[in-house]
Amino acid sequence: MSLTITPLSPALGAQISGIDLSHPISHETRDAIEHALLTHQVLFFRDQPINPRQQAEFAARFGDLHIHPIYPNVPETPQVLVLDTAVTDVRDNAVWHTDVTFLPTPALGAVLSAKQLPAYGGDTLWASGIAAFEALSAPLQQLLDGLTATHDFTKSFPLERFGNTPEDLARWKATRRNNPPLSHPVVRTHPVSGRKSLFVNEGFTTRINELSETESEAILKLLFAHATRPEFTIRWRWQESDVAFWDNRVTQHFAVDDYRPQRRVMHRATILGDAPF
Ligand SMILES: O=C(O)CCC(=O)C(=O)O
Ligand SMILES: [Fe+2]
Repeated sequence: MSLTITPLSPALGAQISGIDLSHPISHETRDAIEHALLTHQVLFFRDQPINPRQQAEFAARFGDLHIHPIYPNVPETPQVLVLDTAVTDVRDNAVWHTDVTFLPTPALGAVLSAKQLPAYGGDTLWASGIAAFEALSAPLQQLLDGLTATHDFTKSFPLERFGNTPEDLARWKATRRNNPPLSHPVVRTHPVSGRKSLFVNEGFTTRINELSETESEAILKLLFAHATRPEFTIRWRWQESDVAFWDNRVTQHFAVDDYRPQRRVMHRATILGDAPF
């Protein structure tokens, strides 16, 4: 099998063809995909009608899988969570975020499969934290490198929206207890490529710890805006059976919420990562 890798924008994104994700992949193919992921940060595959088990098997070639504390999952394959607008309030994904940075070891990456789409709308955007960091001036890079920031699960999962039934409330409280606010470096070094990436996101980052509150607020505002400038992003227009695979260590993403009341259903397998440094 020979992969074709077509870059889609200067900052990040490539389309991969010449592969069938419904079958186990060879070691060589796995390594080629990992290499492409390190280079392009988000990969897109068209026409991959995979079931949840095949999706989980593919994702598990890159690491152990995470079971999300809040989102519903596929009962037979709990490593695959379901983002279905008919079931779940998915508005929290319509903010720029890096997945699960409220964990001490946020996800390495995720594999997202499009199951049911609106006629149009429902695009997803990704932004490269590497491109964003590299575009900062040297003095600002120096200031940020070495700082830490607080990440808090409740910023994207507020009690008002996720505690509506007694079961939801109990789950939210348990998740809150198990995931107290924690700190990560503001500038993260990719554990494999060694490249530096901005690692704050509007979804979960609440505070730069070493700065005063007003300084933190102003700098975070600047960084959230800078990190998502159009030239650091790619926007994907989904077709059914598309699969996206992103490196969650150096990117953030935004699911555009512009299509409801049409239904949109996505399946996600999330790969566990390591502690940022
Ligand atoms: O629905 C999407 O396109 C992406 C949602 C999202 O943020 C995620 O799956 O992590
Ligand atoms: Fe996400």
